[in-house]
Amino acid sequence: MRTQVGIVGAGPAGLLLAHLLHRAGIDSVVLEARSRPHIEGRIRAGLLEQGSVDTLVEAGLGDRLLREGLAHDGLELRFDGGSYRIDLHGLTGRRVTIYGQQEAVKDMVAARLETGRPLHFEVGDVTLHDIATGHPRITWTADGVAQELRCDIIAGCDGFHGPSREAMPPELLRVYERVYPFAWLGILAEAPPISHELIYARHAEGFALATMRSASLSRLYLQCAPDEDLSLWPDGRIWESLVTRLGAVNEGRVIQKGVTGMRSFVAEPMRHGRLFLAGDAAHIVPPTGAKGMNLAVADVRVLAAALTSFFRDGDTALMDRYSDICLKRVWKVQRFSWWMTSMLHRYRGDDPFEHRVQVAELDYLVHSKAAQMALAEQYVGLPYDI
Ligand code: RFL
Ligand code: PHB
Repeated sequence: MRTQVGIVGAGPAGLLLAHLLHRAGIDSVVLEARSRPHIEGRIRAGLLEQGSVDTLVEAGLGDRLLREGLAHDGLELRFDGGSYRIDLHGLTGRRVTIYGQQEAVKDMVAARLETGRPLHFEVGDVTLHDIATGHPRITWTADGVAQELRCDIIAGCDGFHGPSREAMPPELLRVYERVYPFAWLGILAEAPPISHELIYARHAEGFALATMRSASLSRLYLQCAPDEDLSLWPDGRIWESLVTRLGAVNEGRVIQKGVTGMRSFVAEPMRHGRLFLAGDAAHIVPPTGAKGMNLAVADVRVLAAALTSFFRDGDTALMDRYSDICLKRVWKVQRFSWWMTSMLHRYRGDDPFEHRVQVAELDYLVHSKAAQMALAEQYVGLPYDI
């Protein structure tokens, strides 16, 4: 088998890249380890920056997003018994949109299948070869049968645990990492959201976040231990903690429950030879800033432009700048996500200094237009370089 771009992973990064390349007349093959129902059912991120929405709409992937997405003009911060609104739209002229990642993935899978170009699910043993040469290859198995794909370029869009980053020479890869001493317990519940906007709460017991998927589906998160045992969290205890940290909530049937670890991670560079990493394969942010999926979209915009000028004009200039362009944004977003996380979570238990400093920071934020502007322009999404 031969193609121009071999794409490993059918998450938001791999699927969007395949779509943008197809529109530019570039052929690709997408290889995904999991089944279609699995990737379409995986509940993860939910908040899109305006730039991500615009990117999806311009790519022709926005029909359902524009119909069903929930546009938000502001967010709420709760701490020390008070509640404050940050007017994102008033401050920046931009807004964010709630649209479940799995819904975006469904739209992109449908668009890919419509093109008739290959998207292989449930592939095994994906291995990258010859990435430093002009003729890289990917081998894998389908139903136990060995397969080989020869390509010009490999896009490693296979998330944090995929094989692509591991295929880079270890002596050339620098890794930066911070693992947080807490995690998020997330639930999806059949209950109307308590507010039409997101509520981020700092509480002495720990952080909580109220978000949503629709007018009748709430998504709620609680700070918990990284090794939290879910069996110790029957629904009653979850609702009780949510009420303590957020105030009144609307209860409903819990239809999904899970614990997500929190880390900041960057691998540099994001390219070696003919292998380009995009999305979670290259970086992870803690979810407090809602940036994971948005960073994947930002990487792919640059990669699609770079590969288009390579295949159309033989021009490698943008490919050569790919890693630098992406990492500039990645580090700003890392800083923002780390800052939001630091301001809102309980780190050391009963450390009164930490408590006072966090409350002082939040109090400064809600009373300073300059500080609110700094939050707002990063939350709605920094402008793209490309
Ligand atoms: P993805 O979505 O992880 O997609 C990678 C794809 O690669 C496949 N894969 C392989 N395919 C072939 N061969 C192999 N050997 C493979 N190994 C892996 C995987 O099955 C998968 O389909 O990465 P991508 O495209 O870069 O997209 C990034 C986003 O998914 C991610 O940043 C966000 O979802 C992060 N994230 C969250 N972000 C938020 O902003 N808010 C959230 O609430 C939020 N919750 C989450 C999350 C990430 C989670 N993960 C990764 C554990 C909750 C979870 C559980
Ligand atoms: C979500 O809707 O799942 C969500 C929203 C904002 C965040 C994290 C998760 O910061």
